[in-house]
Amino acid sequence: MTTNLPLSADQIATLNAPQMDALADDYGSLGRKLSRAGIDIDAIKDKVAAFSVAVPSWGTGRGGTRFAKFPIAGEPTNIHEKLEDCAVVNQLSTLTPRVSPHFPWDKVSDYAALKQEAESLGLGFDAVNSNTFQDQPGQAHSYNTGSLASTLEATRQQAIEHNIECIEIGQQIGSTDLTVWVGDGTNFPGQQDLGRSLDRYLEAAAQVYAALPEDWRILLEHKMFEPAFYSTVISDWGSSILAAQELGPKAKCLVDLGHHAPNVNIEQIVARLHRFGKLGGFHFNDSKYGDDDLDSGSINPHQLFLVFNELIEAELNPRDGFNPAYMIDQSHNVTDPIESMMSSAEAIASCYAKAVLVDREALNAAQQGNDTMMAFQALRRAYNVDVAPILAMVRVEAGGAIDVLTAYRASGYRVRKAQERKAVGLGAGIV
Ligand SMILES: [Mn+2]
Repeated sequence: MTTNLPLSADQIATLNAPQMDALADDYGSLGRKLSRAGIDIDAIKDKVAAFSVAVPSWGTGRGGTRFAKFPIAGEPTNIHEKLEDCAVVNQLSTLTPRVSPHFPWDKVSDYAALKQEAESLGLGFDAVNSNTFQDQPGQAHSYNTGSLASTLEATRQQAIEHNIECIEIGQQIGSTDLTVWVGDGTNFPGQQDLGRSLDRYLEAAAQVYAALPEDWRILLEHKMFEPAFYSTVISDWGSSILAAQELGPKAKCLVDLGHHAPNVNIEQIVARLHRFGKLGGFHFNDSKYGDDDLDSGSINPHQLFLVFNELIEAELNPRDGFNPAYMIDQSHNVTDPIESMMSSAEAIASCYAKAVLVDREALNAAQQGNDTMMAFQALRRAYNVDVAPILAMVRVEAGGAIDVLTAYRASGYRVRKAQERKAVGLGAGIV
């Protein structure tokens, strides 16, 4: 296989060289500290090295709000350029070896070639995402009445066929998951019958489910509001798990951190979904007010840690298997998307590492003995560990950068792309 990596391994190694001694020192020091608590730092490092999170193809472009989008020079304008940017994220951070594509945005004529192209960049494909929340040029039926839950049969049929087409594309590029999020819902009380709209969704989703190959899953992503502001058909984890249970064993729930009411206990939702074998995927981002799509861990890193604490519990106690599809799902409105995704991947892996560090024996004993303070301290001790040397060592051993952001800026990648790529036009709205 020919490799076509965007950054030179030599350059990354050269940038790492002056920091190697300090890293060895920090790693050794943390290793001694952890060993006093009976923890082998190399075992933690191996766990983190095996951890990965997918990046979405659309995350490589500057996002936007309902009001505006401010593009940057050198932004990607097609799937080939998006893959190249994802390869940069993975080369430096070594945590993001898979890309989650979105159709029809990432449509090409030859998917076997696209798969090869990704492989030459050190990438594979994760869950495919369908899009029935906006209209495309030349589309026969508008989604202005909804998609899988539309009252119009022809519109529902079109949405079903699009999802099946996504499965067919996914089979060609090596995916085994279809993520379905629909914008269906209402903006006025009385606009739709709340029961019948769910009936229509379930009937249509069952037809997509029937088209799933044996080893595939359909991941149902719920969202409380937006674009529908009064009611959403798959609004919460309750609707999601009921739909997944009705559809069958290949249907799982996908939790997006931003898709809940403020202050909802998301880690408990994770535990509940896992209890019933329905936790299929996770979209990472952060928020202050609602579905803000801010960078993972930028507002509430402790919540991210608590979510991972439940994910580790799930990993250690798999019921009906546990193989969640992890993806970064953010809108990079004011940063270089490559920098945001590298920074977020680091925040996510940090929380994963801290959750791995939790002394589960001490935690369980304190829980069983109703020693509230010591149960909390078991979590707090792990949360307080600075795991940065572990992550940096994982990256170095996999050919990545000790300091991902400095290495990225030193590479001059974006400046080069600004000269090579055609400019993105001014646009409104999220992409
Ligand atoms: Mn999402």
